[in-house]
Amino acid sequence: MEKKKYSNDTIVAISTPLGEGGIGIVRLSGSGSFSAVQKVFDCKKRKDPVYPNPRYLYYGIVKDLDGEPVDEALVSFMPAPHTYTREDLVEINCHSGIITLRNVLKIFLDMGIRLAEPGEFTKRAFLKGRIDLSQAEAVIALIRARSEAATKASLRALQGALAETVRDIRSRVNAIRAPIEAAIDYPEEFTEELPLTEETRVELQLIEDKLQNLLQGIARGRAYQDGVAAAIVGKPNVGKSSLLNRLLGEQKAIVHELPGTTRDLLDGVMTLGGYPLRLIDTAGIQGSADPVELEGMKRARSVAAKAQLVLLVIDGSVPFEPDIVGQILPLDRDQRLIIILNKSDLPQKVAPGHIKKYCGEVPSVSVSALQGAGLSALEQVVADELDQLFGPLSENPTLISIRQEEVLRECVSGIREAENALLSEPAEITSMLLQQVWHTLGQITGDTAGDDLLDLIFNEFCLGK
Ligand SMILES: Nc1nc2c(ncn2[C@@H]2O[C@H](COP(=O)(O)OP(=O)(O)OP(=O)(O)O)[C@@H](O)[C@H]2O)c(=O)[nH]1
Ligand SMILES: [Mg+2]
Repeated sequence: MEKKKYSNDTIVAISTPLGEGGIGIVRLSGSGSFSAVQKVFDCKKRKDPVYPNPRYLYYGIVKDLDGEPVDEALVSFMPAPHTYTREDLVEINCHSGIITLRNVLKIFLDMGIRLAEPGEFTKRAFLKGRIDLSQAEAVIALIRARSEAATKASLRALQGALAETVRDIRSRVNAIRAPIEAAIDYPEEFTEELPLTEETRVELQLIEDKLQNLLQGIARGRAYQDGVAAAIVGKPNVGKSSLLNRLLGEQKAIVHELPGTTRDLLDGVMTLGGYPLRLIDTAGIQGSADPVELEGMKRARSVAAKAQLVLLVIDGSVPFEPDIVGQILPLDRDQRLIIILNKSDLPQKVAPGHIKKYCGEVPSVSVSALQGAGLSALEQVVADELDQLFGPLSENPTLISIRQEEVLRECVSGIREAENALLSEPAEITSMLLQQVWHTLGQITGDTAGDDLLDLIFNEFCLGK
């Protein structure tokens, strides 16, 4: 492992979100944490010969350095090495008021204890070898997960699924290199140009498959994690805002019989078909001389151009306009379009045949935003379209960050190059390429990650984690 800077001073941070709540936790890690807390924690059990008994919850009063009570708290002392950071760790369960938590934190800062950097507790867990880098990244992903699927995938990575596969691949790469290296070092022992060429090629193929398996399902996993932007667009008065309100289950947007009601973009998040969907209501698109409406339409078009999913709303109770799709948007290849025939509660002037005839294979669904009809059909269509857009999910997906994806892709091309080199280049080249793959792959587990990379990753963490 490359040398990494490691500071082992004692650190402190508020580890829960700042705000009113039942409990807020101030956490300390490092060899000075027990003594620091014992100095200011007034606990009846302090005379106990076993105090502080590891992992017991002690009730008492936290006092400031002048002896003034600051909060009533439950404190647990956890000695190294079986802790989150593998260092001595103390958690002070306070009342979660912003002022109270800050006051408790301040006591320790006044003692000269350093405020932890974002992610520093987890960074210590990594530097002390309790978790590897892929698990540390899974911690961030888990905290940020916004869907069940993303939570499960991050948890799998946190439990070491990605690390295990990567280690297996790395040791396979090494195993291939060994005989090649031997052939280079002792050429007289090998009569053929390269030892075990066919076996090596097969093994390289297997390694590539394993890398590809990890890459499979990435798009879907990321959509579950980051969410999908869905623009609701259409002509004025077709019921776009009504649909937004209906899907979100709240009266978020103003609905009015006058066309041109919505001017600004308005959004809300919901889960549909397993995907966290950010629905964006937009201004109706139609010729207008009003500069405010024109600006609204410009924004609508720009949101529609960027969204992964476009929900084009049509009023089913008025005659169909064959060129409706072209009027509203130029579609990108990576976008999905669904036509929503709204106002199904009124006599219909648009038949599904019209859409098929003029819009091709675009899926459509009839709903009534006013009465809430057709929503489960809509949900199904959305889920199907997004499944197609993002591709299949691998069987046991683990979450793969953009950084990890880049590493994996680099390794796939490295393996392919090695495969070519095996047949046409001197053995040294193949060996060097494999050495590179081994090294690059180590950036996922952190075995070959330098300080810059670590800083980049841990700086993304929130304070106190
Ligand atoms: N009968 C019926 N009326 C609806 C339905 N959905 C919306 N409306 C009515 O259509 C009118 C326009 O609805 P909005 O949701 O404001 O339409 P919009 O597309 O957001 O309109 P703009 O913001 O002006 O572009 C309102 O009077 C709604 O009550 C529906 O499913 N059935
Ligand atoms: Mg509207």
